Amino acid sequence: MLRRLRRWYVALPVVLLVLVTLGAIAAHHDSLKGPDAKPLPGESLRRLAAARGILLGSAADDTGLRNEPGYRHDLGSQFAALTPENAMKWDAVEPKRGKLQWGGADRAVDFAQQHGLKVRGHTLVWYSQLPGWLSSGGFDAPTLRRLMTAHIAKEMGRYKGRIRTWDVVNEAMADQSGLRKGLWLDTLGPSYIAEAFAAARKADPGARLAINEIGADGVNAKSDTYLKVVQELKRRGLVDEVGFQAHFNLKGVPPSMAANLKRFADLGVDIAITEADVSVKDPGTPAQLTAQAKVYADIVRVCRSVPRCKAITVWGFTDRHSWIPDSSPGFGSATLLDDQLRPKPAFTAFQDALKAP
Ligand code: 9MR
Repeated sequence: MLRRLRRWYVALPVVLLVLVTLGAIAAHHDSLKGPDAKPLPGESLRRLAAARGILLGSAADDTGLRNEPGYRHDLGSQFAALTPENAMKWDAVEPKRGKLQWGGADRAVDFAQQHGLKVRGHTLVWYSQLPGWLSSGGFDAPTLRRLMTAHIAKEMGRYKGRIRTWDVVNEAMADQSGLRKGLWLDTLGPSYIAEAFAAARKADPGARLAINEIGADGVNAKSDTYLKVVQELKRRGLVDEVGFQAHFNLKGVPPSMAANLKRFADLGVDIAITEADVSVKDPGTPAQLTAQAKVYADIVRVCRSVPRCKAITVWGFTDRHSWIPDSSPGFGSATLLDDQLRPKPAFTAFQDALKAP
């Protein structure tokens, strides 16, 4: 009897250890898998948007795409387009010179094709998220120009015919006036923008070419510069669509946004809202979430008020995967679904704004 008890004393810690380990593995697996998709009320956002002639997209996060069935389900069923959030940026595809890595970009394009989504390629020429070998390479202008056009040809060439619209140049305007300083402007001068677009036209003549900008949503000094740049690109037949990112907070949509979009549309280009989100301080009180819902609805209303506004992309659709808390800690909750994929007031407000006559 005593001996049997002693055996148990020895065995028990081992059994416990095994159980705890199994539990930890299961929990880890679960966190990798993410929450299951929850039933979302009403018609899908993508159908409601399509009925208004609006292509509705979301940024796609590679972790979500890779590991989370619930995330994949909602992305594939609620949206008609996706923009790879980071996977097509230069630092992602060519971290070492000449060593191309297409894993994340391929995953996004394949997912889109399998689920009937269009792709917005993002982004070919940007001052940020450049690989170190490029930004600190000290290249002279002819070399840098060759690197830029070769990059455009390689990336667009790889996905030729599979990407509807490309953000060719991103965030090229300075906040106050003129063009933004950075590798491209400093080395190549202002002509780099048109040169990038010309290279893009050549690389995939069937793709729609877009320029994209942050903080130019309303009429302001930045959007004044943007207008001039777009006017010149349009004159040369190089741009098809103009993107306004629409990263907002509870201060809301700039009152002059509709007027701003209209003055661009008058140039004969299509308009897209490309990265909409509305940041809210955590945890988001009911009153704040209601206010957030109104801002999302206003974004839809602004787009609907401009006939050439034909696409809206949200910069992530669930608080699980949003850039906001990384860049502004304490401000999560910027998207339509919470981190468990449950709809927030913004989700139904978005639907209602699409349904409204
Ligand atoms: O959402 C992106 C985030 O995950 C990245 O860390 C960040 C790096 O700069 O870029 C974010 O996306 C940006 C987009 O590519 C361009 N417009 C602003 C977006 C938010 O910063």
